Amino acid sequence: MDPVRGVDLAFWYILGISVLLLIAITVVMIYFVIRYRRSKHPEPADIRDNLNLEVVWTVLPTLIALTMFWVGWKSYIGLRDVPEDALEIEVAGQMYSWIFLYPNEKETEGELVVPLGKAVKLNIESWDVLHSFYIPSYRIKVDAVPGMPTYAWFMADKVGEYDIFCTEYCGIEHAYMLAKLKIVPEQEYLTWLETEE
Ligand SMILES: [Cu+2]
Repeated sequence: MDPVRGVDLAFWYILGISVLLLIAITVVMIYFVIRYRRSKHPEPADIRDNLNLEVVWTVLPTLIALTMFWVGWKSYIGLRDVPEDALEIEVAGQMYSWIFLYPNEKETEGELVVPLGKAVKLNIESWDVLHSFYIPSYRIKVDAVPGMPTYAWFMADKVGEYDIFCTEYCGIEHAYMLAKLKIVPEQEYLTWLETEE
């Protein structure tokens, strides 16, 4: 599944269940507070075990939690499973910018340019301290830890400019550690790639 859709689905699924539970629990609570208030119901009933009830409130939440896990797991797999024909670009975080290194050794700072219609694999590392590479539009958020190379990928499926952030506090100028993702038509990308800057 497309990772953007996968992550969104997991988000809305968990949010939906949370909202339903909030409403259901609040309604029951208000009902009980009124129904069993002291003036109408002075003697509390002494209820011991209720096997049916206990089975229901054990099994049901377990099933709900497992479905949440399943939806989240599917979206996680989507984020980690890189298509084989992906274009690979090296990404390095450093105080305070993102550096991008292309297959032909071209290097840019603060600007990631990729061709439309391609899967892009980003090999991410840090040159100094903890950073975190974040492209909200493509639901990518990966920590860049010194000595622990990792990766992320996305499908460049729409021409445009997208925000890139560092989302791990990395020092005094962390807030300025921004970059742009530019998705351009393939021909424009190839021309750009061969241009010296
Ligand atoms: Cu940073």
